[in-house]
Amino acid sequence: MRRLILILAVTTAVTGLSATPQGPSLTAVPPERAAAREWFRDAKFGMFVHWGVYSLLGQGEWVMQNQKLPSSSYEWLATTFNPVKFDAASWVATAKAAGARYITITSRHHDGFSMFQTKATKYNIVDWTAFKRDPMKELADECRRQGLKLFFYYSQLDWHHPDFYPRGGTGAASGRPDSGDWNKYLDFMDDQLTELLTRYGPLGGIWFDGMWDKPNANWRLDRTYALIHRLQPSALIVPNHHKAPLPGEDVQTFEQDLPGANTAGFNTREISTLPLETSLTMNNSWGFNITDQKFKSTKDLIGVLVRAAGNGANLLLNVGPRPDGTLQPEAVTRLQDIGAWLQRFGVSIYETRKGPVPPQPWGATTRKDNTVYVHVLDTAATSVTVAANLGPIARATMLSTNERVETRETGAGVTITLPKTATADVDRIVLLRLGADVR
Ligand code: FHN
Repeated sequence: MRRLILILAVTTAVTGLSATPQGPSLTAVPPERAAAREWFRDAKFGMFVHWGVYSLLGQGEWVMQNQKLPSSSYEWLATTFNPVKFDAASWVATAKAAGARYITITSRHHDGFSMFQTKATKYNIVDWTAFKRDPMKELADECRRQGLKLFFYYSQLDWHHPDFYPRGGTGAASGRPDSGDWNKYLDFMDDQLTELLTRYGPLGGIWFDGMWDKPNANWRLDRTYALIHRLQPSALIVPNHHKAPLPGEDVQTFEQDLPGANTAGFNTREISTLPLETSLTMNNSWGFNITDQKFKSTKDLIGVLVRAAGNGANLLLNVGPRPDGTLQPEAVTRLQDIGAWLQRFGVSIYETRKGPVPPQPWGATTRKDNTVYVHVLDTAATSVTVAANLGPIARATMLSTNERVETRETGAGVTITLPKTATADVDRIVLLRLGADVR
């Protein structure tokens, strides 16, 4: 019996795949991955980039599917992709100045075009276009130089590859023959992932998307996940399959939703104990959309960042660069403004964990050690109640000015009266130092 327990414990530590009565254990992983997960929890803010051949048409990254473009037309379009103004250094500098700690970029989206040099197919930016450069390599080098982590978005769904067969719910109009070898397609993906994990230096991880297109297929996840973790033991696997996490996965990501809030209609409400992330479009499109001017305000974006942190989640905020390689000015302005805000108030976001109460209509709470940050996003609020037993409060001040704040314990928790002088632009942050030690 003791031997069995020992074997189970060792298996768990090595693979992270053991089963418990509640389902697969998602926390027992080797130390380098555990450390990477903690890094991720601390990071809080990342810049998502959707950029590829589709950017040329300015109708978002689903244009091939939405306009029923056959592969032959899209293949021609791809030959014209020549983003001569692409400058990895300035993209990374923009993300860094925004306060992002990582970048997640589409190395390959559902159109099946590889935005990196690969031996697995000629259908890639270096071999297929006049551009001939590998932007993923340039970005990887710049991220390393400027101290940001890089995650590669990698689409498991492919509207171009002949072996993506039987086909899933999308990609029917691309004009491929009704045949193909699914296992060959899975081998192709593993070959490409091997390239991404061996030629671009240490990665933050791989961000998967598209499994939802063929929910009942055998995706050979165990094999692919083991490959990734063998090639880079600290690379995190972030699957955007919209379900509760599966064994081997490291981050639970929610698309266009805070954890557990399924307004998008396809997210799970189940929240795991893994690090969490919310991905969000800055307007209503992921890939460059020339007619979509519905950019969210900086105030709203900071509000989501704060509410994400209040849920213990990171915000992965998307930009859809233009086909020439430049970022949209609307996106740059917002990133700069978020960066200026994080410069001042990042202490209440980075390295925090979710606070004593879940996000409320008035705002959210975050916590680091014995400090609780009460983020009041509701500009009309004059007082708020944190419905938790916080124990004695040694100090309560406005983070922006150090001004003392009045707190009162009631049966319902701690009621905070906001000083009239506090400006209510975006987020009035009250710092509560917990403990009896009044200073
Ligand atoms: O279909 C994609 C979509 O184009 C985009 O990449 C988003 C990003 O989270 N994910 C997919 C939809 O789930």
